[in-house]
Amino acid sequence: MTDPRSTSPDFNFAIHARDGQARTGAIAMPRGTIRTPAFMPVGTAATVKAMYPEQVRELGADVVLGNTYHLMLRPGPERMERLGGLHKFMRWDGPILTDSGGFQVMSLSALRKIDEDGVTFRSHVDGSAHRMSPERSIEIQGLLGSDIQMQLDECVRLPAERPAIEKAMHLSLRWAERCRVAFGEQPGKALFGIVQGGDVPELRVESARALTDLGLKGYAIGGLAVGEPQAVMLAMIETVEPHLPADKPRYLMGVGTPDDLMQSVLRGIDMFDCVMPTRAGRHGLAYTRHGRINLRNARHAEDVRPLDEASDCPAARDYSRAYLHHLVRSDEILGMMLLTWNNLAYYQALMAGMRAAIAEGRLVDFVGETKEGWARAEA
Ligand code: PRF
Repeated sequence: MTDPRSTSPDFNFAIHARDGQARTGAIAMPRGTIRTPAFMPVGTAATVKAMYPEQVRELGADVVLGNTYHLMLRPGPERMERLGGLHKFMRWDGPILTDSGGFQVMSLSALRKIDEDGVTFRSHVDGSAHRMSPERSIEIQGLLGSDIQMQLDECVRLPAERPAIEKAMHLSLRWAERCRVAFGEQPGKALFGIVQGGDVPELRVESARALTDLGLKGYAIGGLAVGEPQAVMLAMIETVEPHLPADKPRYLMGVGTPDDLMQSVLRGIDMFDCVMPTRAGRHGLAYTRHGRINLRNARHAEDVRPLDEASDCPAARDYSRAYLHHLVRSDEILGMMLLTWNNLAYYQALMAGMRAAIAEGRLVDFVGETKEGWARAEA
C-alpha cells in the first residue's frame, strides 16, 4: 500500500538509489529540495553562528535548523510572525526544520518541571517563567514559519534506569498524538515524530511502531548521543530502522562526528543536525580530510600549509595554519569565521561524497577511504 501523502507534491521523499541499508534521494518541498543524506547546519538563534546565509547555501546546505526554545524567548514567536517569519528574518529562503523545544528546555533552562501537559521552566536569558505544551510548541513552530516541525518529546540522558526511560517514551508518544492533532493537515509542511526509548531495544521498537501508526511524514530518532558509547547508539539505530516506514525520511537528532554520520548513513539514516562543526569552529578545531586539527596547538605556529590545499572552500585552501593558529590564539573573530566555514564545508562535502558513493554502490569503500585519510595524518 502506498500512502498517498508520500507522493503528493507538497512533501515528496523520493529514494533514488540504495546501497545496503543506506539510501540517497531527495525531499521535494515548496521552499526547495533537500538532497539526502542531508546535514542541517544549526541556526539556533536565527543565525548559523559566524556564517552568512549565502555562504551556508553555497556550501550545499539545503535546509537549516532553528530552535523553538531560543526563538520563543528571543525575539518571541508573535513578534517573529509580525516581522514576516523566520525565513525572511534571517534571510534563508530554503526549508527550515525547527526542534520542538523540549530537549533545549531540559538542557538549558533553570527550574524546569515536566508533567503530563508539558514543561514549565525559567528562561536562561532573564529568568522569566514559561510553559510549553505540545500544542503550544506546534503553535510556536507555526508562528516561526517552520517547514518541518518536530513533536514535543522528553529525552532522557544516559545512563538511566529503565522505568525513567519507559515513562519518558510513553509521555513522548502521548505528546506525539497531541502534536499531530494540533498540526492537522498542512500541505507543504511536515510534522516529524521522535522515537525515544533510551538504550532499551523493546522500548525503542514500541516507540517506533506506535509513531508509525500515526502516519507522519518523517521520523526522527531522539535520545541518542546523550552519554552512551557510539556502539550503543549504532545498535539502537539498527534496532529501530526495520520498524520505521522505508519510504519516509529518518532523522538522527543532534548527531554527530564525521564518523557518527558515516556509520549512521550506513544504517539507513537520511538527515542529521549537530552543533559540532560550528561550535568546534569557534573553539579552534578544524575538521579536514586529514582528520581533526586543533589550531591552538603550538605545532602550527610556523606551518605555512593550508588546512586542505585540495578543498574548494577558501577557508580551507587559502589561509595558512600559522595564520589560523595566530587568529585562534588571539581570540580574533575571523578565526571563528574561517574555522566554522571550513568545518561546514567539510561536513557538506562529506554528505555529498556519501550521496555520490551510495548512487555508485560503493559507500563501504568511501567510508574506508575517508577513515584512511584521517589515519594517515595521525600517523
Ligand atoms: N529530542 C529533541 N531534540 C533533540 C534530541 C532529542 O532527543 C537530541 C538527542 N540527541 C538532540 N536534539 N526534540
